[in-house]
Amino acid sequence: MTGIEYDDFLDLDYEPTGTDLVCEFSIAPASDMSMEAAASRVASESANGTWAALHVDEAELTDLSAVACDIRENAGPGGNVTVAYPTDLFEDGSMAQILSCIAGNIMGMKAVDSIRLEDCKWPETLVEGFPGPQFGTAVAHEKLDAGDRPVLATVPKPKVGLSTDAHVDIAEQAWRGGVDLLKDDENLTDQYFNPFEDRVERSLSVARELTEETGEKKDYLVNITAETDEMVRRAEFVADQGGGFIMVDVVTAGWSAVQTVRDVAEKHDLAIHAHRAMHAAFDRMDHHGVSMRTLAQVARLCGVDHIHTGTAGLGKLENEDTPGINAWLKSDLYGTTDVLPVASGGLHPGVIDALIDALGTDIAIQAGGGIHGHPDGTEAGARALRQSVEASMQGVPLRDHADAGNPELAAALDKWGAE
Ligand code: CAP
Ligand code: MG
Repeated sequence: MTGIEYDDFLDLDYEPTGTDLVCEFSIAPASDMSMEAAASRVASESANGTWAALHVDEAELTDLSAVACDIRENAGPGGNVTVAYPTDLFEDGSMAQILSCIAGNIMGMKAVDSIRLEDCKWPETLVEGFPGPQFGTAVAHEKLDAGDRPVLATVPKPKVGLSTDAHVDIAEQAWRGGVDLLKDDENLTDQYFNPFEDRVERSLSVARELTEETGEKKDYLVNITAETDEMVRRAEFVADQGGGFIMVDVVTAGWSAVQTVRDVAEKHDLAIHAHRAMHAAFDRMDHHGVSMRTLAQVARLCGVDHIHTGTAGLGKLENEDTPGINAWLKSDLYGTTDVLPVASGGLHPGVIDALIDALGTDIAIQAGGGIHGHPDGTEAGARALRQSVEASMQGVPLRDHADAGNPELAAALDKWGAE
């Protein structure tokens, strides 16, 4: 018989192997506990241990223990702890099962006052169990005609309440003004004032007309978020109507649902746009929860093609390290396709220069209010956004470009100013 006790999960001499999943946590231990004691409890509870010492026949036990292998104490209470997990602990290709370990019970343990999963280093054996994205940054030229510039998208506002007629009319103006993608808002799905099927059919029909008229591919990020079987049905409907993209509120719908949608997307050649509504419930507090960096990693493994990662602080919402997260989404991950990061939230033509400086051009820029709030309406707003991107790509100051025969940009800068 053997005992499994908390101390068994701490080994500061342990070097993670190439097949371990290595997680970085920031931890504030409970007031009566040392960092070592808290760290070993975290490793234990997230792997195969529990609060009581267990007595198990060794012959019946596969060793799946995690190891708290590094502790770096901060000046304040707590510090960072590295935990290495053997891959055999995890079911191949199940994000739900992985998260139930590394971001499960430990989030509520009394042994820690707070705990945040900051980052993961994913071993190839785990990554291989997931499909990863189909298109990633390649959507810019494989599905759209954005070339080297950022992909441009717009979400009609008000976010809910517009009739289908009004929604389609705004879409038409935005596409004509120069955006590539119409996008549904995160809380627009299938409501009586703008029913899903009618909206999709009519919007995609106008997208085809505008593709013809402008000579640039126009498409639509259709929010299919719903119960999983219904999402599958909606994805198939989008494909039947000739659409190339679907959007899922990935956090509220859940990762298993995203994994199901990823399979369906592949059958129909659909790219997946991940909206992250509710992410801030996990990542906003810097001492507790799950970082956006980790959520973005999870999203890439599950196979989304785009994900919102913030505006590097230039927009209306709080952001965690947008450049660092974007770099990870494009980094080499054993040949897995990259992900196109989406900057969104309070963007307007006056911040585009600064945004591109911070994040580069291999991004999608999504603006709602910053287009439809233009003094001369949606089409002018879309032109202004496109002109601001042109200026930034050419290295011309926004105001100079506005004065050089771009009145829509001039009106936007007069209204909102420039960074
Ligand atoms: C932006 C937006 C997006 C957020 C998402 C909104 O509208 O449509 O959902 O940007 O945030 O509903 O607020 P505006 P994030 O362009 O009018 O601000 O990208 O940080 O997840
Ligand atoms: Mg929105």
